[in-house]
Amino acid sequence: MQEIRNDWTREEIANIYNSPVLELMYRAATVHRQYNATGEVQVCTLLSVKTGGCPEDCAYCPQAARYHTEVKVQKLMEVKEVLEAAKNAKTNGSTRFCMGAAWREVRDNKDFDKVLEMVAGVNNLGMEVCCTLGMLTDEQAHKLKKAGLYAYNHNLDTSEEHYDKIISTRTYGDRLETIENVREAQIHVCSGGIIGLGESHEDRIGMLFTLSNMPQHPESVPVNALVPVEGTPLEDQPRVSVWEMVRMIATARIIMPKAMVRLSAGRVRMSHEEQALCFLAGANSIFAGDKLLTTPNPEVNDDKVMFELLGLKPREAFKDGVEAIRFEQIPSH
Ligand code: SAM
Ligand code: DTB
Ligand code: SF4
Repeated sequence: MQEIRNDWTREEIANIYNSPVLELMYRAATVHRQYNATGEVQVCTLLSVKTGGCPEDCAYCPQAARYHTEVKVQKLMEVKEVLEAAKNAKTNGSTRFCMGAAWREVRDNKDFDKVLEMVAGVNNLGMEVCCTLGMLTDEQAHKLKKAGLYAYNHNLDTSEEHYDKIISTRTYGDRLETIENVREAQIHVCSGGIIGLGESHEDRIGMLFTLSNMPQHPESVPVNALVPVEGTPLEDQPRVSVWEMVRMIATARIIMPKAMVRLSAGRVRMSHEEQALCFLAGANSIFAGDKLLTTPNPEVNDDKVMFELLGLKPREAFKDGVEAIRFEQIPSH
């Protein structure tokens, strides 16, 4: 039985990551069976509630104001519209609804009050509600928790060493601080990264080292393949091979056995066979719906076909035993 450890060394992680791919997959699949219901995949839906115009310079991101991409700036959506989208996602089998905003950080203003209403509303639908809004203070994290937030996504994206080649407008330390604020407010942590940014294998191992040595592992770890977008500095990056995704997913599964490992961005360019390898390597969550935040994702029907073909079952909400907090009334601002 693989024990849960928070003291993995870089060398141990590198040995796992670099092992022959079939051995690596076998080991990851074994750990997956020890800790999780295999054959079950969580279906999550993303919605960009505030799009584009972001002041940050993340080299991969189509929403950064400084790059000339096709993304149109859209102010914060109305609460009603968001709740309609969440209901729709639930009808289509999603149990987690994640709202993304192209913000550097949360500000204490009317927009944040609206987001709190959205969180309470989605929670009341019986879905796991997640947000990704940029940096958060301790106090803002507590407000989100009180509104019913289940998880907060804040990716490390890459290793500490590679970080300033991708983003210069904030530091790795800033990222870690927000994650600590989220953890401290007892919100589930969702944190992972992107491969295909021009990083080395050591950088990937470095990112997994940081995640797996947190005092408590993130409850979910998204593994994104870069979606290169025209107009961003990384528009010409070559596509990552499925074996690189498999190595990342399998290593994450082995060193963080209980985490939901999410096969995130990049599925649109993967065949059902390639995605099946990722599920075998321990991925147990996907984003469904024909759009991620701004880029394309496989059609809902295509995913239904894949689930049937592979005999996969969508996972129920709140399976880890933490129930939704129910509110009598949605707080208004
Ligand atoms: N602004 C907030 C932030 O940066 O934390 C939240 C939204 S941001 C778009 C959420 C995450 O999406 C990023 O951390 C990054 O990992 C991922 N992402 C953005 N653009 C991507 C792309 N082109 N390909 C793959 N992942 C991407
Ligand atoms: C994550 O790790 N991947 C999702 C979610 N967390 C927020 C976002 C992927 C975004 C891909 C680019 C886009 O669609 O804009
Ligand atoms: Fe802004 Fe987030 Fe995109 Fe960076 S990843 S530019 S912070 S929306």
